[in-house]
Amino acid sequence: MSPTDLRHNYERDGVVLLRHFLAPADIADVRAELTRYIRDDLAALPANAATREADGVTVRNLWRLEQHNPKLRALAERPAIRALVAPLLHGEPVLAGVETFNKPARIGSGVPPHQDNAYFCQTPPDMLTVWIAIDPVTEANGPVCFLKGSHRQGVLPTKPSGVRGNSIGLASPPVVPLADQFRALLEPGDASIHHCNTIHHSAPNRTDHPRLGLLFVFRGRHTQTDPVLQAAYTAAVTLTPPA
Ligand SMILES: O=C(O)CCC(=O)C(=O)O
Repeated sequence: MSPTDLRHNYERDGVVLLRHFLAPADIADVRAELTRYIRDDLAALPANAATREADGVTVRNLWRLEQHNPKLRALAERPAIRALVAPLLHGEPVLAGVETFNKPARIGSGVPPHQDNAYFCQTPPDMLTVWIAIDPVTEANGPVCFLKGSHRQGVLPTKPSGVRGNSIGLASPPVVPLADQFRALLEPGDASIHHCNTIHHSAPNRTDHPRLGLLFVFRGRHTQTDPVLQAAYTAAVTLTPPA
């Protein structure tokens, strides 16, 4: 996709797919580093470095990897990635987060419909997520489903979700049939990029196949925290920390 098409499609739909975003060797390195990090580093880190699934053991999310893992921060900071997202952010990219949504086999939990800016609380909403598939993402193992064009509605009313790792959701989830939503079906190394106001969600993973995603979150340097959004997020995340 040309840079012009990328920007046009992103601004129209609030979500775009990029095939072969990372090379197979990068994906193998990411997988090995995440396995090592969970095994060797995580236990000594603050509680807000991860969210576990209902079994209390299996990792649902890793948070704040940009602070705790120099290798993954360096990957997110690659000049080619910064150059790709800069026009979508209308300014200089600032890396705001490196995280995972692991969606492990059989017990991976769902993500309720939400807009990321209910968590990020930025104005103007020049913030996005690059979601990179480490495992194949199929119809069955809980792909992220997006409502194209929903980013143009601004931040919609929210309510605490009670879901650990996704503490704030939409007050009234939109009634759009699944068939009319955009499911990001990805091969390892493919990525989606979504705007922080694009409504999205994902189903639990009941299959025998994990669905690991690595996320790079960027904002434009010019954005600022909106105190009203921040107050709603703080109330929700206090009920179900850490995210
Ligand atoms: O990976 C998922 O299932 C959800 C991802 C998500 O909510 C996000 O990228 O903001």
